[in-house]
Amino acid sequence: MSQRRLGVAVAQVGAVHVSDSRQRTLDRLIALLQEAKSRGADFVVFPELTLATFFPRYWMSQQEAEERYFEHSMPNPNVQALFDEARRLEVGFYLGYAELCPKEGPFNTSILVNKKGQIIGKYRKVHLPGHSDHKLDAPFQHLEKKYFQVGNDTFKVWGVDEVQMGMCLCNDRRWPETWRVMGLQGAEFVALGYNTPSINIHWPEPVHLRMHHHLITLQASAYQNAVWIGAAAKCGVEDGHHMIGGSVIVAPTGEIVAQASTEEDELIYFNADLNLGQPFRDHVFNFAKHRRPEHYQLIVERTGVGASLA
Ligand code: CDT
Repeated sequence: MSQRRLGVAVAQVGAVHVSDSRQRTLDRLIALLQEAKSRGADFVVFPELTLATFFPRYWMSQQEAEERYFEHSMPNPNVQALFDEARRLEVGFYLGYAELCPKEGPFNTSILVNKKGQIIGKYRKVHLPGHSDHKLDAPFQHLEKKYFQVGNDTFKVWGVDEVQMGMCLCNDRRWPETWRVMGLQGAEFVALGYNTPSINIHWPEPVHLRMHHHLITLQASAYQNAVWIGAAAKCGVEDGHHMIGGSVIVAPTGEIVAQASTEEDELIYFNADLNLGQPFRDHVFNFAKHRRPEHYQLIVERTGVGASLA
């Protein structure tokens, strides 16, 4: 089997405060991109909603959110420098941002960009967590259900510089369906960006479980679908609000091969062997041979326990 490798870099991004200028944030992303190239990267994973603070924690009108935090096109003059530098360095990337699409709605979106700086794929977040009402007693809000619409497309896989790549966003990682849909399309690498508050506003969950659940979902999903995963956090303390770090690169064996050790801007790197997943695809997770979809019908027909069939 010929050697196929992907130099994977995950660019963890530390706190982006409300008052931070776009230029300052973009400069940080470009510095991470340049470090990635110097370490041998072919592809860099940036976080979810990379370009601003995690604004769903704040209550505001939809109009204000869209004016302050959404991108009206991509690329646009405010991010063009990142695209230009990626093209100059011949490095592809994944980037999460808030997308304003007047015809279809506002979305929590990510893109895959190839080494020529071309957008190859777009994904709009399907599993939106949080709520849409103003929770006056909560220490902060999680208003993804207010500011975004549910993505209007499925989890796809694209050929990006000859690697089969998929993507998802934050809460999507907790759902096995996300990964299996991409696994069934032959994904070799999945990019994921996230903003995970360390405090759960819905019930008093011990803080350490946030990291535990983040890592077990990625390790299990990589193994069960024989994919590489690059997962990038936006993390640290944004204007007093802490989000977990733990950016990782996970192999199709389920092993973590690189992990961030800070909650700041940090680049992690691994030279990934794309053939590593093949024995799993050929044997234990040979989907065509072993899957029994006739016994999985409830997964697509039913949303929850006791919910009526569609
Ligand atoms: N950004 C995002 O999806 N965060 C969620 C927080 C869940 S608690 C409302 C996550 O799954 O990490």
